Amino acid sequence: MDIHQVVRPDGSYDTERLPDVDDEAFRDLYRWMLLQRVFDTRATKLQRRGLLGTYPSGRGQEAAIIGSGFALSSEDWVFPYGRETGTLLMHGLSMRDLLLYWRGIEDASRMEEANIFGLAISIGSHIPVVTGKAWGMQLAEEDRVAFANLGDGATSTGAFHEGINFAGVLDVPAVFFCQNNQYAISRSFDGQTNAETVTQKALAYGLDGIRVDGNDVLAVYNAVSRARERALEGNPVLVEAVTYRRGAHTTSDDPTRYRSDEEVDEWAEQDPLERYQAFLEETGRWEGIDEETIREEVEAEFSEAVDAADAFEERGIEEIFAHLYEETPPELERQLDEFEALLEERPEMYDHIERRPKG
Ligand SMILES: Cc1ncc(C[n+]2csc(CCOP(=O)(O)OP(=O)(O)O)c2C)c(N)n1
Ligand SMILES: [Mg+2]
Repeated sequence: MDIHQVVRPDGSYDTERLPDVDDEAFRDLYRWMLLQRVFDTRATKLQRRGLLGTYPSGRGQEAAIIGSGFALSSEDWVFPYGRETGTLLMHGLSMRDLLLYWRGIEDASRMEEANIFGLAISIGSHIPVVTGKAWGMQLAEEDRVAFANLGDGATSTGAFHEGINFAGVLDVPAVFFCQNNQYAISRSFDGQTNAETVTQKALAYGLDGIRVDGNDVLAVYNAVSRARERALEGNPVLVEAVTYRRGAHTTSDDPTRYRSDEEVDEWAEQDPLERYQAFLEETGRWEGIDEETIREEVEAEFSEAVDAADAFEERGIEEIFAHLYEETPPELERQLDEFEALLEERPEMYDHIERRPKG
């Protein structure tokens, strides 16, 4: 099956396929990819020091994450699943709020302000919701799309099939962006589906399908821009970005138990940042980029975000019972009372519950 590519692994490129963007945008794409990489590295270290919960790195997937996020309008609704740090930050979420999220403190209102839905930790569960949201936006005649991020593993869930089927039936403005990073935790792509590609799953449901080199940021940008246009015309699209998860599944995983160093090394040669840098050099755009300064700026921004997250004032236990109902129902009131009484009786119970770490 055809795969869309603009920049080849050696940095040479197809002139006719270059996106029509200005030099600043070409440079911004690099900056965002580097930001994603630095953030992933820092967040992983923070987790190792016990200062962050489980974290899923996007290492190796920077082109897919940034190329797709860059093609969106700030009005679009983003439905994330976890690895797309750069997409969320460029869509308006602050680093502080994202770090708080990975500390287990989810402020849904902050996400909502940025047109970001809660992360689909239950994989694939967001796909029918994306279709529903897109349908609602279509009925309201809004000129924006619902954009779903998902992994290859998510395409083997029932919810995925129900969701994209209905998207096709209703002709909704939705883009389903699948990062095929070759693994669903320890299960390789071949081991979880007999389908040759993710893209071919679009065919069965009458959706447009685009298969793109997920390590080529310009190709991903083109693909998602095109998918957006098609979606706005009432043709939902499934995009498959073929890439590779270079790191562990999350900070709780040891990938050496299920894949070879050779395979990892092979994909390391397809590094999306190096490929894009070669393209920028080739086209005389690299001079406008000061890599060291970008790194320093992102490092500083990350450190400030950690400080801001540390300063977040912990909320009371009653917070667990809030936000679901306008008025707390009697049964929840009773549970809250019971819980508070228990804590009064045995305050040490709460001591061992991990508080927001300081440091
Ligand atoms: C419904 C559901 N089943 C199982 C899990 C456990 N789980 C977490 S991530 C994951 C694999 C996801 O793989 P994929 O969709 O390819 O995304 P990736 O992590 O590779 O980016 C699984 C099985 C889950 N979170 N939700
Ligand atoms: Mg995967």
